[in-house]
Amino acid sequence: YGSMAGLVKRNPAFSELNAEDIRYFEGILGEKNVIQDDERLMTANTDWMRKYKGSSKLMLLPKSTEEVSQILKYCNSRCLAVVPQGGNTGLVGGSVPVFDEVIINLSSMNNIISFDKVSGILVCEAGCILENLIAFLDNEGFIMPLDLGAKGSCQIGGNISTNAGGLRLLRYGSLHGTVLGLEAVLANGNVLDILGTLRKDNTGYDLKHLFIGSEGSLGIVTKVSILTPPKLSSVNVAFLACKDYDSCQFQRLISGILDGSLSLLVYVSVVLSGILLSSFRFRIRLIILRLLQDAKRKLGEILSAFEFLDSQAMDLVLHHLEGVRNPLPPSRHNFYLLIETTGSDESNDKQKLEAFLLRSLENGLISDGVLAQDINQASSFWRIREGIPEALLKAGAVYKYDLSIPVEKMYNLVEEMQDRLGNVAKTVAYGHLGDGNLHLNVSSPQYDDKILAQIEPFVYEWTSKYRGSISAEHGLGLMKANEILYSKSVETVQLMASIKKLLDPREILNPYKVLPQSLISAC
Ligand code: FAD
Ligand code: 2HG
Ligand code: ZN
Repeated sequence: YGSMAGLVKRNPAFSELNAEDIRYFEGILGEKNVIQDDERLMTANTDWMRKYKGSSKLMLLPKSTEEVSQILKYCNSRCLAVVPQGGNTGLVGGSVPVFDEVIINLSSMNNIISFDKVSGILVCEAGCILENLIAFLDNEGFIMPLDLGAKGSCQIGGNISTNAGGLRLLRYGSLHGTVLGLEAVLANGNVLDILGTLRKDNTGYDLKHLFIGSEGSLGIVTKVSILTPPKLSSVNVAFLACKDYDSCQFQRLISGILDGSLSLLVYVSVVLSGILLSSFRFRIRLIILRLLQDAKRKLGEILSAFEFLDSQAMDLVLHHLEGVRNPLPPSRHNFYLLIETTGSDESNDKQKLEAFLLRSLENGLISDGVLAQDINQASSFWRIREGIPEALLKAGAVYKYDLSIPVEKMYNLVEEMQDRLGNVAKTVAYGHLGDGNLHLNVSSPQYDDKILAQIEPFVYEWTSKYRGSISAEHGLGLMKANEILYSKSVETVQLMASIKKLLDPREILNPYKVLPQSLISAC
């Protein structure tokens, strides 16, 4: 599968399932929640990309915290390894077994427990599907503080366990800020109730943060309390393009000279250095950076998304997704941006965005753009951006890298990767530009170790060199468990391993994931 799962060895300390185990689980969950049929197991054993595949013989569907607690207590005593699973949309091989781990899927725990309209605090079970929460809140006049392309399947428990970022982190911040409390079941079955609903609580260590982003390696999240923002009435979405540097830069310089902000000397030296550097790509970067800075300043508090995709990503979406069209007239654009504003003053917000777009056009920062005229057009713009992972999946094999990189360096990596791979594979770049999060994908018809060797460790070394993160928002899972040292110090990783050991001494929770195998000494 191109997943490198073959390099991991099953830890022989873990027990193998027997008939008595099955009887025990049937006793506590009822037969229909103890899944052994091949078809359902095949789905649960295979990840969204169909790249990682385990061979679990058992999936359990608990309906309550008490049942999760009984399952874990038993598995811990028997030294049976487990994989917590939500919507199975994770992109790093964390949500499926590597070998025969028991799958504990939270989908039957999908109740909304309470919603407070004054504070906007939602309390629900971990198996609630994100899109269902979004629909519930919409009725109440609120929104979820996170949104992602996988919303139709991913669960809030999975979102919290991966610390998912998504499309509006720029505006509403990370789950470390919006999650107020949670309930988690520890490996030994103990229930940790830190399901607070307070905005402020400084009584000792804030342990909920350990479970946000720990990918099921420290406990199973069963309930969540989350702060949700009110739904604002005015949402505007613009889809923009930067065609190429020369036309943009030329216009910018000419208008600069005309309005006197640039001297002829500067013009000449910029043109000369342009020729000397002769890097069209370098020039594009300047434009994107300027746009991001301007958007932050000029749109300020109403800016709610700043996403980008390059022309390879656009081509893929247009080619593989039915009914998707480029909203801009046909022309070769190198970069596209999706900018969204959300505010409460219809005319003021629109005016602000229009003024920003006009200025950017005049300055030559964008070469074309369109402002959505209604909600359907806005969704069609979002469909382009959100559809890229699906289009990549349809295109064949995909190597995914989810990186935090200083924005000014971001596209250098993409270009270097393009140069390394030549015509062997396509380099596709997109992501949450406003958050400094690049999704660098390499697409080829089939998985091929020679391609992988061109990408890794180069991509990790490059990211590490600029003190970036090798996982901005997807987590480490199985894919990057052994690469953690590219982004964290040895001391930090050792402390993480000690915390793991403290909370899960037999290391039954999601083994082979998150931390390097060399630190694992189970049972
Ligand atoms: P799963 O995939 O089932 O599990 C993910 C990890 O969490 C696993 O390690 C699993 O063991 C653990 N886990 C799941 N539930 C629990 C629980 N209740 N308790 C403890 N551990 C648990 N991610 C982003 O950050 N931003 C994006 O914009 C984004 N867009 C995506 C778009 C598409 C089309 C797809 C397919 C994925 C996208 N993702 C994105 C990745 C993925 O959707 C997120 O990581 C999501 O949060 C995973 O949720 P899930 O319920 O599917 O979890
Ligand atoms: C997104 O932002 C997701 O669309 C998926 O995080 C990223 O496919 C990817 O690499
Ligand atoms: Zn993303």
